[in-house]
Amino acid sequence: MSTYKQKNISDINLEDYLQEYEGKQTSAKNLFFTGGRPRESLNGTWHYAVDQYDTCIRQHWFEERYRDAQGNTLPVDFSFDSWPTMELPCCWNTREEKLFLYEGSMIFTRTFSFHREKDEKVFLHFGAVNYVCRVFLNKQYVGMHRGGSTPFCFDVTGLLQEENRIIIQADNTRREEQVPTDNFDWFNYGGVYRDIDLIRVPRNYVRRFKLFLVPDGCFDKIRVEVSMSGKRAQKAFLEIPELDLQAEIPLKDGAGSSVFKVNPVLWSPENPKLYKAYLTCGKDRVMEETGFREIRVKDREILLNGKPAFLRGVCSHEDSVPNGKALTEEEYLDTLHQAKNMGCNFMRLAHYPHSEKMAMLADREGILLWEEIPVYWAIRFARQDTYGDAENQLAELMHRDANRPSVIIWSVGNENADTNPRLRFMKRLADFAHRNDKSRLVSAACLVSFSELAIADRLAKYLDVIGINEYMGWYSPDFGLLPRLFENSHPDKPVIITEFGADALPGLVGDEKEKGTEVYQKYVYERQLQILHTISYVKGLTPWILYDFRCPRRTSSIQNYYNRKGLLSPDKKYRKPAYEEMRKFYLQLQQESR
Ligand code: GCB
Repeated sequence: MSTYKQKNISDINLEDYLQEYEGKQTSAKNLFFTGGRPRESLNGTWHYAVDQYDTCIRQHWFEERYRDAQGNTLPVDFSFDSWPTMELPCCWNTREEKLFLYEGSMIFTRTFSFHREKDEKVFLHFGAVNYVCRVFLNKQYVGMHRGGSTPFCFDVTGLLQEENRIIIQADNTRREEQVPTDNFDWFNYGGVYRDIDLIRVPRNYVRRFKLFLVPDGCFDKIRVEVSMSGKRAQKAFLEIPELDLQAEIPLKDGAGSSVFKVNPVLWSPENPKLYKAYLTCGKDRVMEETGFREIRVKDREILLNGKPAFLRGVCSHEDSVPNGKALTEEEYLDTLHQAKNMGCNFMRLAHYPHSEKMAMLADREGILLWEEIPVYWAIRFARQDTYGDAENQLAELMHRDANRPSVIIWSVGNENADTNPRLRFMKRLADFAHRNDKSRLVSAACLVSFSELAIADRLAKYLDVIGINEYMGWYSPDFGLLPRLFENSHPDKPVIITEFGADALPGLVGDEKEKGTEVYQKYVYERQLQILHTISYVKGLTPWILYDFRCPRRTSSIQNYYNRKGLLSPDKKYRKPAYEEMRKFYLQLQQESR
């Protein structure tokens, strides 16, 4: 019954303290177009405290009640400005030894000055916080977000003052109903680990601005879709100077789309040509840097700009020894360069949305991307709230990377057993992706059916490309199964082998029969490539994985809390022999395709 405004400072008999915060959950619907907008960064020094028992939200610390009505001091359990400090964004695990394995709630706070202008709105924008985030500004509860890897924002126009206090609760507790669920094969880093910004916009602002090449095989038309926050504007104005394009887009009820005849130089890994596009509507003006390419499937071919393409890929997590999943721009670039050096034109960013910076760099570097949401393993497929969370993460990712030409595939999940609730859940996600984006393909990394020894996942019917994870030579020791798997399978669409691989401790040479050695890993790659090379409908490979990554499930002496299936060591400096094997294979493929 009580609302947070009426509560006492004591929380010891509160039964359901979370309930009152549930109403204000932000979602993809509140996202707006951020390209080209100036940002006022709140990155930097914040005070923090571990808050294992959620005392902050039980006791309403954000109300900052230090005295009662009579002026007597009250007993408080916090002292914001005396807490230790941390530089945000970051993963707390890599900042303090004692926080390395901490999972739970952490409170961050800082003060800042802000000067508001008339006739503007101000959004507080987060790149990502893992997993639940609750935000408080100037003694008010602003709202919350669920989902550990996608952007979200709040309209804070009415709450900002000249001097401000902001409090953030970042809670990375694993819970079974979340996406991912409580069991997964990577490290559960905690923190506000991507940028925090204030962004000013005019009252009527651009929410959506999407540009793409019309996928009709002609390569001479782009479609531009616009929607505004308000319904009043009757037209928007588009400029793409390099294409000599200046044109109006008529709007009805604040939204509209137009197709323009142009002849862009097509974006491709060989020539990642980008164009600057400007959109003006009323007082708002935004900018996007994008490229125009077409990706389509025809029978069992993937066509990039009309030509059959083989996706020479590799999987990657977002993981760094010093920084956890809060990689620096140099680290993202290094990852892309390591993949390019191996002969890749494609990367699978597993198993959750990686940073927007990675996609922007891939646009420039000419690497095609598979982007995925963490519908991973045994998600609670029968739960409506779990579906809502998954769809929202997909929508936030699709909003964020709508104009990244590098992104060619949305993946709706990884390795989920083929049950009825799962089929309903993931079909719905695939339909959502298809309905909301005509410029990309939809896929998922599926399991092999061992009972049929075939590619038999029922979800495949709803995908454009089938991803298959197979670990012949590792989890399934018998390589003989691999050719039989392909003989037994008759897919009517292209297949990407989205995972194969083997552990190898960097520097552990060993022999061919010994799992965990470099020699065995190389042997697995040789055998796999010999077979995969001959399968006509396999149109791409993304071996697991570019570099070793932290994982608490991996406790053997070889692993030492790392998944060792990397082709590079965790610091990405050492190349295992299998990296060279993959490189040789891709360079040969590249030559053959010339
Ligand atoms: C898989 C999963 C991946 C794991 C990998 C492994 O099939 O998709 O997340 O890390 O196997 O190493 O077992």
